[in-house]
Amino acid sequence: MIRLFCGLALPAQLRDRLISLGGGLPGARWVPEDNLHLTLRFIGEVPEPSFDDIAVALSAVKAAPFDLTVAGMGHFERKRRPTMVWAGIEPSPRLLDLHVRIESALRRAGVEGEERQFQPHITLARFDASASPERVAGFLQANSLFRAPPFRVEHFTLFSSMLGRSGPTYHAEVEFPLAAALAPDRF
Ligand code: 3AM
Repeated sequence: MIRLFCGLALPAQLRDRLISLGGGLPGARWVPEDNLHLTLRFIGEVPEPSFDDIAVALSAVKAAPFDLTVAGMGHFERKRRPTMVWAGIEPSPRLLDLHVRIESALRRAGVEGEERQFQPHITLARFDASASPERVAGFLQANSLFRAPPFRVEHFTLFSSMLGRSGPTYHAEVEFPLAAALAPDRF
């Protein structure tokens, strides 16, 4: 079996800025710089032979490059305790459109549908039970005005994820370029 997800890799400058926000929160496991990404669609464990079907289906996704801006902070919680903090993404119809196209390509490849609504974010840290909700709220407030310069999305990536003791290791298996539609052939 192989654990897969589709995502956007982030430029080094943006990852540097996000990493510089880290630290100072008890009970937090900060995402290492190399692992920072935006998940477009978690696929999960699939049998190895399905890999090629998924890659072929994704290679048929057509979308043009677009700009994306990381701005703001948020968190997810469970039973009123924070589970993670994330950097937000400015509303982007193009990103939602890419997500929809990926979703239908995956369905065509036989991947089960995703129940959860797509909530674009970049996970910065995950918390264990010792995290203080007040400290997390303070972090979110202190960084609420975070905003990075826009970056150009020119491809999306099929990542594999190996779970290990010190957290997951992600590997970019295939990059799928986004390309502006070709001009119609005049001849
Ligand atoms: O982008 P983030 O880090 O928020 O939490 C996992 C990570 O999200 C998420 O997929 C991303 C790459 O591993 N993930 C893990 N298990 C999941 C599941 N069962 C999941 N997303 C949805 N369903």
